Amino acid sequence: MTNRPALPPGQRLRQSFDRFGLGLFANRVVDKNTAPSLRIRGDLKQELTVTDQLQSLDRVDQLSDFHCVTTWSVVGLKWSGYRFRDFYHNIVVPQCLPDSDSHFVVFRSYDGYAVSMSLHDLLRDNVLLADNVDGNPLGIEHGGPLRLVAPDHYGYKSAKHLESIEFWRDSRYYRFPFPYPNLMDHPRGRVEYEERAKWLPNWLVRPLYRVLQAPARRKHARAVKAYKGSKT
Ligand SMILES: Nc1nc2c(c(=O)[nH]1)N[C@H]1C(S)=C(S)[C@@H](COP(=O)(O)O)O[C@H]1N2
Ligand SMILES: [Mo]
Repeated sequence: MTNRPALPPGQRLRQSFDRFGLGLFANRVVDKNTAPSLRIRGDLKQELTVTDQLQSLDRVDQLSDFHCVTTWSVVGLKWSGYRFRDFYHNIVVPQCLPDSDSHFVVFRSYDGYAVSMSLHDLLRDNVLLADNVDGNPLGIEHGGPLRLVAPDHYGYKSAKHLESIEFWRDSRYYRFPFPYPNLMDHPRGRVEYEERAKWLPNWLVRPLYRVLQAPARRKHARAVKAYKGSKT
């Protein structure tokens, strides 16, 4: 018998890492087989579009687990990319000169997805801007050309298909993608403390999300199949 470390509270193991997300985004397939291009904006002195500069950062390979808020987890994913912390300190700070209190970070994606995290949480050692998983460049399934990977936070914080990153003093310009209620987005979303949603108790959120999980997965799988079918 193998001894697996226990999963975080409320999580159940899955063997395959499938494309997943909110239903609204299932049919918004982002097919960007290009080099990453990231717009940086917010409460800062200088906006910037980052392309080749990313490659000046140290490449990091990392094994980490992935925990979706709807209670599925996959373990031992091998990501490759750049540390968010290096990106922040070596590119954002010197070139964009963010205001000293611009700690509210918003990620916006090519499919219209948006999510926020605190700068404090993003500066953890294991937060990556990843371009590769399990040896493959990220594609339409897992967030090409570049996505966030924040393993200590629920999967919905790991925005795929990144288009821009914004550093704001407060949450003025942000809401969780309409029509989904803002309460689906916990300000921290840490897996360890089971911060699944704002205000709602976990005894309610767990079963609710478990029911919604399978239909969402099917919708995402169907969309990929239809998209690939339309390309052949
Ligand atoms: N752009 C974008 N990022 C996203 C999502 C999405 O629909 N669009 N879904 C989030 C959710 S809920 C999860 S669990 C993970 C799923 O990542 P995967 O599709 O690589 O499994 O992406 C997150 N990031
Ligand atoms: Mo998720």
